Amino acid sequence: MRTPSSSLVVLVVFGGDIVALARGFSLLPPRQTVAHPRGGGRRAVLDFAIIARGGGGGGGGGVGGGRLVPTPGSSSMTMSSVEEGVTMTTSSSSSSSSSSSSSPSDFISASNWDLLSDRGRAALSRLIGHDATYQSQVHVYGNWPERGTEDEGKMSLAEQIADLDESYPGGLPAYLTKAKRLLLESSLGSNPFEDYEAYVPDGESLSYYDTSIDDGDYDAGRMTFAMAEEIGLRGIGNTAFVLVAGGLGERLGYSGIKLGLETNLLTNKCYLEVYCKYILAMQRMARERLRADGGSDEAIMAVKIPLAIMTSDDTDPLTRKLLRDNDNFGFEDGQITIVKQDKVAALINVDASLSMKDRWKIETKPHGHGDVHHLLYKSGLIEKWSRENDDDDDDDDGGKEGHKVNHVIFLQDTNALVINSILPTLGVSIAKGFHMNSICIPRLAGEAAGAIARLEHKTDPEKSLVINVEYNQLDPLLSSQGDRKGDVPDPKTGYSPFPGNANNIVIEMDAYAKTLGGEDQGVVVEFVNPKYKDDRARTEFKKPTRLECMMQDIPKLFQKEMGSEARIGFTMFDRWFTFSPAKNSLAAGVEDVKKGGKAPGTMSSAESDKYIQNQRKLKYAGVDIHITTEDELVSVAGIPVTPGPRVILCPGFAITQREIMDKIDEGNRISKRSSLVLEGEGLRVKNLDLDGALVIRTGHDCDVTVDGLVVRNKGYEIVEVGEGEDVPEEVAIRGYTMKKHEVMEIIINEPGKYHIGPDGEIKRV
Ligand code: UGB
Repeated sequence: MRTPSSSLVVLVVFGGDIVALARGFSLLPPRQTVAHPRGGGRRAVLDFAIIARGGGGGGGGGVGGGRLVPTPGSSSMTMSSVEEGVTMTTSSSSSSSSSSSSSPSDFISASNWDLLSDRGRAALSRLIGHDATYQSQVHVYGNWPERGTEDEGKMSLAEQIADLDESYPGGLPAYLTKAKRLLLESSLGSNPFEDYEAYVPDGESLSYYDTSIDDGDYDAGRMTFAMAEEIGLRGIGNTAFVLVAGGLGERLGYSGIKLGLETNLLTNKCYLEVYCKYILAMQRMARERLRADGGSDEAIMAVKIPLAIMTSDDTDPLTRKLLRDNDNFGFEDGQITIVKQDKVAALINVDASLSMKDRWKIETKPHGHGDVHHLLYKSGLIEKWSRENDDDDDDDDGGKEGHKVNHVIFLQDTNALVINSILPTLGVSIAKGFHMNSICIPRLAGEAAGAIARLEHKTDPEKSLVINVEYNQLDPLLSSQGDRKGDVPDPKTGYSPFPGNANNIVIEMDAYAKTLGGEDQGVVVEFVNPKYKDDRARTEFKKPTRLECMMQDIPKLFQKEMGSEARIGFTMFDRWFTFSPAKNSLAAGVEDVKKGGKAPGTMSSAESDKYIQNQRKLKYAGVDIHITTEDELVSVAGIPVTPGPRVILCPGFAITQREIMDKIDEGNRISKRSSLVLEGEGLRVKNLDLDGALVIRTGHDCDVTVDGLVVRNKGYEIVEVGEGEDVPEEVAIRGYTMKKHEVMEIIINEPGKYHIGPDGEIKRV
């Protein structure tokens, strides 16, 4: 009998049943019966832990009060908790070090062994050694048929095990050790926040409409939106962008890449194009500012805002294709870097047994957006971005000026509204010296958006921190403290008292580089979220699970590396201004609406919210335009959307409040049924009278004034997809198409100065 390495009481029983269980204790977790490859007969391997439920008694080594306590000599059996930090980078653990007594030759014949590559053999040996105690993975490496049968499968399985081993810090054994511990804790129903109490944190709140403070008076302690945007504008030339785009659109009901989806049916531009055009518009503005400040040509041209995109096997080929087919949407060669995250092994039970897709393939699943930090570190991008900031110029660039990165801005894939809040959030980060700043919105109680909370440690204030609590954890946490009401709205506001995490983050570069350079190398803490077949027994899963991690968990690493010096904050905006992601299928959105939900999160609600947001911006700029109210929304395919006007202000037209005010002059009127697209940095509009559809696109160095233009045409119309109609997936998830009956389209690309009068005639001036 092998000696178990964990701190729990573990019985390994040969050839029989468990004889007795102590009263008041529960049996955990998995049982597995395997045929021993040698020695004949059957061997029942039973791993279980005796855990005291509730107080009283304790029982057995290392058990007491419902909380696992490691016994001396055990290193890995601890409860997952928020201060835990990360252990992924170390491969040694009690379980993986118990490998001494199991040899691959016990399981795999010499002739099969000879089939495998060196790396395959090495990885498989490690797995078998690691599994010596628990034998949870024998279904992977045991009972292989003799050489000559299914040899291809054996070789490819060994290669896959080697890949999984290489892609995870510490290798597959480290992954399985950690999974086992977290799964056990989950099975026990442990609360990772049990040492904490959640409070509503302080943060900056900015309203687009706030003009209460004069510009430049930040010392007064409060910032206006315009001030924050202005400060952000000064810093935007020294940023890098990171787009996490490894997720599949399963929830959305879309099998392609989400970045390729059309954000709206007026311009038909996809998410990736919108983000790219935004970054290039920011780059242009930063360069112009530098020019105005007397910067040298070299310094101006050195401003090249880099974009890193994190893909996964699911999204990588199509993301690359999308970029290739569109000439990188205007980015220069080398300005975009793709880093690909690897998937991790899926697990079928509390014993972390690997899930097999078939006899020779381990099932894998995405590991979550938290991979992004380690990947940026591992890819060398962090070092590159930091190096350019050094003044001592040892960066092998021949003394040329490089792009400097003071802040890194993280974006998710399908929230086109976020581009509004990047500059003001950056402004807040700069003004307040935040190392990390999350874009937030008023959160609807129960909504599938994380909440930013101040977690106060009950005994050690040094461990308190401001951090995201994910939506599935918030209700249990709040139900266990204070008034115990859980994730419910504040009756005064109708929203959750906790700010909603839109999960777009601005991080200060030096603190980030320092943190990623720490022992965890940016590997954020992981968690498991298995769905149990029986919520009382909590042993079997409805479907395979895996370890996951989230990018918004980086504050734990900041805290570890910087202690109380880490400044973590958030900036709150109105929902209409910054948050309307496309995440849910049409059917799920319709269900949500039927239940009274206000944020269905579908492709159609995302598009509608974009139009409404631009209605508001134009109204603020003085345009005679109607803003759709909640009760004026019309139901299209079951989702309430605006009947119009539909307006798209492209990033290449105007981003900031000031820019919009400058470019939208007096006397403009837009009717409710109208559709309008404006694109072009040198475009100015006044006295426009629009009743129909109008598209104006002007190129770089085109100075165009529209004055007194009158447009009357049939315009555009939304056409709902009929019941049972066979339409492409991207149409089905929206539920409608846009019929473009008639439009006035004005396109000017030749540099010069132009005037467009009442009848639309273009005159050079
Ligand atoms: N993503 C990856 O790049 N890799 C992965 O392995 C997984 C995802 P989801 P979810 O916006 O309201 C987040 O699936 O579950 C990318 C926050 O955790 O859309 O809705 C993916 O491509 C939550 O706190 O995330 O939850 C996409 O770009 C809340 O803020 C991004 O990661 C919520 O978003 C998010 O992936 C929200």
